[in-house]
Amino acid sequence: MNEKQRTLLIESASRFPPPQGVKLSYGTSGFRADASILSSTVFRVGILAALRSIKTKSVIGLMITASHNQVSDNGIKIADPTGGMLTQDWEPFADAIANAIDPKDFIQLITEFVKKEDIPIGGVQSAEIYLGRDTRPSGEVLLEAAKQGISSVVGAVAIDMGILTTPQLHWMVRRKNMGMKVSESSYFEQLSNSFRCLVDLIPKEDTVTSKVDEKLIVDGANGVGGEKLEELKKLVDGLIIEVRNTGKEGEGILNERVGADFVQKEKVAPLGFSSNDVGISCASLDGDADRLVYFHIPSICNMKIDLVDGDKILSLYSLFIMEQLRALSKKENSGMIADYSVKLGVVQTAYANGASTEYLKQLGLDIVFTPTGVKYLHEKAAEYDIGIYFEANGHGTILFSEHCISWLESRTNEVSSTSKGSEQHKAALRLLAISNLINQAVGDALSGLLLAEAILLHKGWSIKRWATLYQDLPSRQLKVKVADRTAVTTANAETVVVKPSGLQEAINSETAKFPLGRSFIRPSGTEDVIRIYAEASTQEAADTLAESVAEHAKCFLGLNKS
Ligand code: G16
Repeated sequence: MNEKQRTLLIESASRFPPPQGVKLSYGTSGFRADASILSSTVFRVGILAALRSIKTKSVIGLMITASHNQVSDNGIKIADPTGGMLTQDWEPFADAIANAIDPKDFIQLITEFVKKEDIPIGGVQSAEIYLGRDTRPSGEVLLEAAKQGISSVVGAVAIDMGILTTPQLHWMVRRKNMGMKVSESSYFEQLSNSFRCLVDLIPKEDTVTSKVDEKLIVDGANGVGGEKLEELKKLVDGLIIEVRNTGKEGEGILNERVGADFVQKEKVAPLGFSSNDVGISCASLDGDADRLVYFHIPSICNMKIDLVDGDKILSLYSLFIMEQLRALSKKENSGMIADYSVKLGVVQTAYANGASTEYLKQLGLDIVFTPTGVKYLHEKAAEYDIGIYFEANGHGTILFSEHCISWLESRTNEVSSTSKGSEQHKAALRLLAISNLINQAVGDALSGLLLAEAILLHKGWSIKRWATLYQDLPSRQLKVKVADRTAVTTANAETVVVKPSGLQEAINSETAKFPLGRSFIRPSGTEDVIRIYAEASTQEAADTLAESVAEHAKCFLGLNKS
């Protein structure tokens, strides 16, 4: 590193002193903490993004969001050149620079890292970083910190893309690096055009319009998603969407008793919904619109919901894709021959309801499990020609390999005039439309919602019909607040506790007491809590199991008052 670069880094870093006595970690999805202590972290991640851009000679994304966390929190995550999450190899460096208190150590860490990674800085290299933020009030100050971090690397330029959903920013980074023009309107156009394409391909005779829901009410979590959906829905024909909890003045607080995380964990309707909404199809986005769950309120007696979570969205997508692949492999007199067998797989985590896994197995699907965090699921799904991944919390998408896309394109381009309009041809067109609609970079509630709606229209299904695909096993999720979440470590895709020693045996003996019992604990990667999951054959049993496991966890972690 030359003197000019070193001086620039030292000067700018002095304006962002790190908080004392706090240890931050890149976590499940970037750095998250109370917004008041994050300026230095965001500044430093700005530097990291510039280094990543120089190293990869590509545009990198920086998203300022704390997603489902409370409004006083904020966070920052990086989108790599493909639009996916930051390569895990760089996470230790992110942790190290975020936590370096002494300015000399900070400069030393950067010097060693650029040498090890062979990143030429301080010279003629250029770097371009797209910045996005959600609607949190702290976003503006943190955006400035990120810009200053970026501009303290010679040749690096920050481009402010404004207030966006997290998946929009990831989509833009991916698209830009594919050599295409990037704008919010091109995102909306791609989604609405591919949705229209799927709707146009619905066989007219099969459309049982009387059974589909008349409208969809969407809870925007008082975050950025509601406002963006209002824009998107103007371009979408054939759907009636009413958006609530858009975050407009007086509508409520971000993620407070609203949004996908609240709805999925509490299994009650969000604020802004009432007994007037009984029986209507509803959906919830989270604070930065990368998660989606559906629900309906079955009865006016209470606001309990019938939840259609990420597992059921995954099941609906899987069913539809399998139907298209089956149609493609049929050798009609169409001139189209399915000359390669598409490797289809699904990826879940330990949170997947046992009933969903059983259902997917019965469909004959290849299922793999990873730890929580889309970065793990995404990586696994990318190993398939078509990889569908979803967390039960509604975070997921469908990945198509390049080879699969070219094969589908060749299937649609090479057909003889007689085969146009055949079931095979339409199936190939549908799969291509799905690959354009569903975000290939990261889970995206808006594109996921349009795909779910298109499939429901195609199948003539209401949400009630969808909900009956299988019956969820009763489950309960709890969290225990801790000062140090690293006190718990796990193995086997988070199904086994390694530390504290002896806790797993205690969980096993509790679980054995309940028919169909299953339980695990894991440290959150986004909050200072330990999460507890339990399922069993009855709700009462799932509740009791979760509570007793939580008690054991507190006891092993020394949190019980003596
Ligand atoms: C993030 C991750 C998800 C993860 C969730 C909860 O979601 O992207 O993959 O499931 O955090 O993580 P944890 O249980 O570790 O706190 P989001 O929507 O908050 O970005």
